Amino acid sequence: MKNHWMKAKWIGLLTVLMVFLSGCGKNHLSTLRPAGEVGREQFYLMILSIIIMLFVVVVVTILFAIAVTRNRRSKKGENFQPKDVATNHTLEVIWTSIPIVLLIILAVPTVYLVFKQADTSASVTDDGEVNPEETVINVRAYQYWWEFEYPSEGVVTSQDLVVPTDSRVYFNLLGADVKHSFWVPAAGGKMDTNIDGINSFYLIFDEDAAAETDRLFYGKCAELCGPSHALMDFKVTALSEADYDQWLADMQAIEEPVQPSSEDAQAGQEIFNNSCMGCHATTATGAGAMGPNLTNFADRELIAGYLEHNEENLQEWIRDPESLKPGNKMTGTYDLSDEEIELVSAYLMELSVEEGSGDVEALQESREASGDGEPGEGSADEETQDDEDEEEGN
Ligand code: HEC
Ligand SMILES: [Cu+2]
Repeated sequence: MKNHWMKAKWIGLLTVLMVFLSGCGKNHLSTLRPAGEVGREQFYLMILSIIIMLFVVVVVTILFAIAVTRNRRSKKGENFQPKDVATNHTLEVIWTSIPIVLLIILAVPTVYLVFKQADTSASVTDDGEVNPEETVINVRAYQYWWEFEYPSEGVVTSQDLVVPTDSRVYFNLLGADVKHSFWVPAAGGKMDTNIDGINSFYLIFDEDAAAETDRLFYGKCAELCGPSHALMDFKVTALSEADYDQWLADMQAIEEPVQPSSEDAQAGQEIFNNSCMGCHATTATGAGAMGPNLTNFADRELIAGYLEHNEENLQEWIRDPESLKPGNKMTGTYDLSDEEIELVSAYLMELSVEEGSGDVEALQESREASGDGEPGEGSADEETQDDEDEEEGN
C-alpha cells in the first residue's frame, strides 16, 4: 500500500513538473530563450549565479560528507577525539574570503549591467525633449489594459505593441490607476509602472529571433493589480525597421475614423458613436483616454489582450465584459440589444489600417528635421488625399 502511494506521488510530481517545464523554452515567451541583447545579458547573469551556487553546493556537500563519515566512533573507537580546528586562523581566513570572492565575481558584472541597462540618456535631447531619432514609446498601464504612445510620431495604440527590430526601443512607463509592471519575458526583465513617476529602460528585439516567432512576443503585467491581473496580457509585434516606419506612417494616415463599407457596419458606427465613442478613440491620436484606442482594432492579434480575435469573442466581450475580465472599467456603461451588438461588432471588425497607405518618406523626413515643430504634421494634406483615393477603390 505504502509503495503504491510513493509511486503515485512521484508520478504526480513528475506530471506537474512536465506541465510547467514544457511551458519554458518557447521562443516568444521565455526568459530562457532571450530574444535580444538585454535579455541575453540578464540570462548570462542567471547562468553565472547558478554556476556560483552549484560550486557552493558541491563544496559544502563534500565537506559535509567528510565530516559525517571520517571520524565515526564505530571506526575509531569510543574514546577518539578529533582534532580541534575551532581557532585555526588559516581555515578562518579561507572560509571568510571565499564567499567574499564569490560575491565580487557576481557583483562586478551585475552592477555593470544594471547601470548599462538603465542608461536611457539617448532617448532625450539636450533640451529634455523626446529624441525623434530614437524609438521612444510611452507606456501607460490601466486596469487591465495597455496604452502605447509614440510621442515623436503622434501615434497611439493599445494592447498590441509594435516595435522595430535590431535597435534600442526606449520605454517610459507610467501607471494610470494602480501600480502595474511591464514585462516582455523574452526581451528582458520586468519594470514597475508607478503612478507618481516615470520609470525608463530599453529593450532590444533581434531580427532573427523575431523571424523565428512569426514576429510575435508575449507581454504581461507582472504586478498583482486587481481581480483581472492575470488577464492583463499584451502582444509585441517586432517589425523590421522599414516595416515599422511603414506601420507608423499608416497609422498617421488615419486622420478620420475609417469609413465602414457594409450597411451593417455603417449602422454599427452610429451605435458606436452614441454609446462607445466617449471612451474609445478611432483615430491614432489622443493618449490618456478612458479605454483602448481602437484605430487598428481589426488588425490586432487578440481582443482585450487575451481572447482570440474573432467576431464571436468580440460580441461576447461587448455583451458581458465582466464575465471575461472581472473588475474592468467598461462593464455596465452602456445598454445594447443583441442586434445592436452584432452591428457594432461588424463595425469594429472593419477598423483596419490599410498597409502602405501612409507616407513613409514624410515620416522619415520629419524625424530628421528634429527639434523644430511637431514631427509628422507636415504631410497631413497629402495623407488625406491618399485616404480618399483608397476609399474610392474599395
Ligand atoms: C466607460 C468607458 C467605456 C465605454 C463607454 C465603452 N468601453 Fe470598451 N473598453 C473600455 C475599457 C476600459 C476597456 C479595456 C478593458 C480591459 O481590457 O480591461 C475596453 C475594451 C474594449 C474592447 C477591447 C479592446 C481591445 O483593444 O482589445 C472593445 C472591442 C471595446 N471596448 C468595445 C466597446 C464598445 C463596442 C462599446 C460601446 C458599446 C464600448 N467599448 C464602450 C471602456 C469603455
Ligand atoms: Cu496590472
